[in-house]
Amino acid sequence: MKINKFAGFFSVLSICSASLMAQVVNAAEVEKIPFKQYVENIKVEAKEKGIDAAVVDNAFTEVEFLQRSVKSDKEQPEFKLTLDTYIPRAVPDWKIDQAREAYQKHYHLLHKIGREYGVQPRFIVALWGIETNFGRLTGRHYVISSLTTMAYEGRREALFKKQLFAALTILEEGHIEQDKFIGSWAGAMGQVQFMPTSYLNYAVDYDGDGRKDIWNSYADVFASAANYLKTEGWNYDETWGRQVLLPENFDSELAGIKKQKTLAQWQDLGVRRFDGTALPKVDLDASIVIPDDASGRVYLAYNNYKVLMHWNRSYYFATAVSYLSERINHPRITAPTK
Ligand SMILES: [Ca+2]
Repeated sequence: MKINKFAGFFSVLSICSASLMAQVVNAAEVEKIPFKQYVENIKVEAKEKGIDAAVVDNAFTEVEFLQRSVKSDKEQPEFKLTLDTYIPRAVPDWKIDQAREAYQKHYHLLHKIGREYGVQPRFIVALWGIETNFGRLTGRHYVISSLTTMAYEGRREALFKKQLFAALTILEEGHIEQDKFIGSWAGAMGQVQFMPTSYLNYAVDYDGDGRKDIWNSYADVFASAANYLKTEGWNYDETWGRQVLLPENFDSELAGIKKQKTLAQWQDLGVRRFDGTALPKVDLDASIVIPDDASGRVYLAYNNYKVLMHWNRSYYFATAVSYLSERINHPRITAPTK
């Protein structure tokens, strides 16, 4: 599972009002033990779980409470975002250009990994670009500090404690030095921004140096992303879906990522390609997703779009990755000549 690093943007969808949230936090703060004591309790618990005592003691030597994490987690959006305003921000033209350059630069590695895991390289590059601008924005916070802060802060303590113990396991296994163990304010790590539990489930040591290094090794970064998608059910022979037009009388109850029909059934219900022509005659199940409302962009989402939503449970995220993957491919990138 991933923590949405665009939480500020996407909390438009949150049902919790700011004032309600403030009350909950204040109530929790009344009985709170000091952070230092909380850290000591966590250390005891981690050792009881069997994590090496020296690793635990070292990991918490430099731990700090990060006000920044708490602030980012509570931030409310300043205005309501729609896909029409979000997509140009998440996928600006310069990012498309850089994605194409990155694809060309790593062409052979991407294709080798893509073949092996059954994931089209353009999707690996698109995820990489959306998550961290191709490895440029991976966060600046010590992972143990971020996760301890988020657990201490209390609103999702169980979830973040689980991530914290997973993070200690990563240190114990020696994949990264403690002083390079950095990530986002919420603890998302490396060039693909895996949370620690996702790391333990999906990260891969593709270059064979004994470390799953999603911070520095392109081979490990690309293979880890591909392994995630493959494990979650990616289909190499299909794309993500397409933008479509709905008929005026479309029943919005039929929409939603969990509701599927065949393309032929959607065709019968009046769904058309964005240019108004008939849907392709292929035997596929798909869902209609309406991220904003029926006057906004509407998509016919195939299985792979659903897999992207396992990575980050947000229509906006899945749509941004899909859109970038599409733009990467036009015009088609060919193998660099040596
Ligand atoms: Ca490696």
